Amino acid sequence: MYTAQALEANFSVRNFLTQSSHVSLITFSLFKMWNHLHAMSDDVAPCHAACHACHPMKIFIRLFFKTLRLVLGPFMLLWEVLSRPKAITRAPAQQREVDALSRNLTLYQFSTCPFCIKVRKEIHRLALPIERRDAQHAVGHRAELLQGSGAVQVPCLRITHPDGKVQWLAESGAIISYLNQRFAG
Ligand SMILES: N[C@@H](CCC(=O)N[C@@H](CS)C(=O)NCC(=O)O)C(=O)O
Repeated sequence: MYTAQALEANFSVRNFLTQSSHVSLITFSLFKMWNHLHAMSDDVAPCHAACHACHPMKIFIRLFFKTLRLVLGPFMLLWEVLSRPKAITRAPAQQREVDALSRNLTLYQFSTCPFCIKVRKEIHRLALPIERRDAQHAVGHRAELLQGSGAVQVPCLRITHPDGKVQWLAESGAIISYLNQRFAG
């Protein structure tokens, strides 16, 4: 009796383990496939399984912004030109100094990203000749951004300090505050 019960329990445990290992295997394979498709759709190297960028919500948000950019892109670019504030004027010597300081700054961006447009409008207002790098289509620039900042999130400002140290500043609000602190006065 006891042996029969033990055998039955042993059997159902083995059954359960086999079934769950099948389920895990299928789940894992589906997850890997999903990751692979996502990586292919983004034209980047396959993500690590634990990469936060693979979270379904993030993918949904990305797709939403991609569609929005495609449809509204041309209007957004027109609106950027029409609505940007007038550039401030500085004495020629001061502008030359600002021009030199701006050479240590690079903006990684997407042309029709609303957050990038916000930053570009402020850059225009502050009359800063900051180099812009397209991290959406230029594979090299995208890779630089990913390697330097740890994520493909734009806008991102690369700041090279006088001692040669490089800082990557993300978030449109933080970039605008930084630029104002340095150049608005
Ligand atoms: N809170 C951020 C939002 C930036 C953001 O969502 N940027 C999007 C583009 S509009 C992005 O980097 N997406 C990454 C991707 O599509 O790969 C900010 O204000 O800068």
